Amino acid sequence: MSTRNKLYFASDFHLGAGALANSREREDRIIRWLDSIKADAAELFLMGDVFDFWFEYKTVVPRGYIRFLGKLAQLTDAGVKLYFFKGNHDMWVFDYFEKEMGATIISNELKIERNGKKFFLHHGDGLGPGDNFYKLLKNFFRSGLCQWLFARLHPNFGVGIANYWSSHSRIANSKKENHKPHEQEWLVAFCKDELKTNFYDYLIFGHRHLPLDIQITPNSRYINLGEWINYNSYAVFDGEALKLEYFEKVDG
Ligand SMILES: [Mn+2]
Repeated sequence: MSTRNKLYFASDFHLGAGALANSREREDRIIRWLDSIKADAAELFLMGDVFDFWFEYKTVVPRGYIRFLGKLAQLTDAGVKLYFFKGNHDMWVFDYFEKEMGATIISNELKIERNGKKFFLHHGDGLGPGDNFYKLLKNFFRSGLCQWLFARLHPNFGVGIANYWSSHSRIANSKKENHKPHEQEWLVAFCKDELKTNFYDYLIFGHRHLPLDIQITPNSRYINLGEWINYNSYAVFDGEALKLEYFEKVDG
């Protein structure tokens, strides 16, 4: 009998991005990962952009991902607590996952304390300096009016344009993000700023699509969860330490 004592963090699966075969292969890999953590996960934090596009109509949800959703339900049925963060690609997650599997939907940041360690968790979009146009757009996309209008479009059309739009992103074309000097990393700037007024041991984000583990101050780290097209990266907290790890790591 194993005990559930670990916290797992992952983001940016971008399910649905790329060719169907490609997305299915990624879905299978994620399922193998979920199987591997099934026995010892106490809490699972899926931190945004799980889907390349998602919209919940009042009575209907998008096609696909049945194996992934079934596996998630298996975990929650077995007692794993699931947190589902809205990303910039799947900000239109409403109450379906909450109703189906008791997931807690997180719209912005989540601050938690576990075993005396403090965590700041956020998908990572629209934080830090700059990016003002996106911040404006995000406010509009997240508004009730925008969601109401989108729901009025026929799904073949509405989801059609959304899929067309997201098929042009860098990640959909399997491109890796490039490293930048730390002073140019906007989430590093955000962490430094946040740490002026609050203490956290770990500040964890997705969105950057690069696995990063950066010491911000002697006692605080910024972790970026990377993505699952090129890296299969995730973080695990065993009650004492947080580690950035790679599932089925391939060289190069
Ligand atoms: Mn993303």
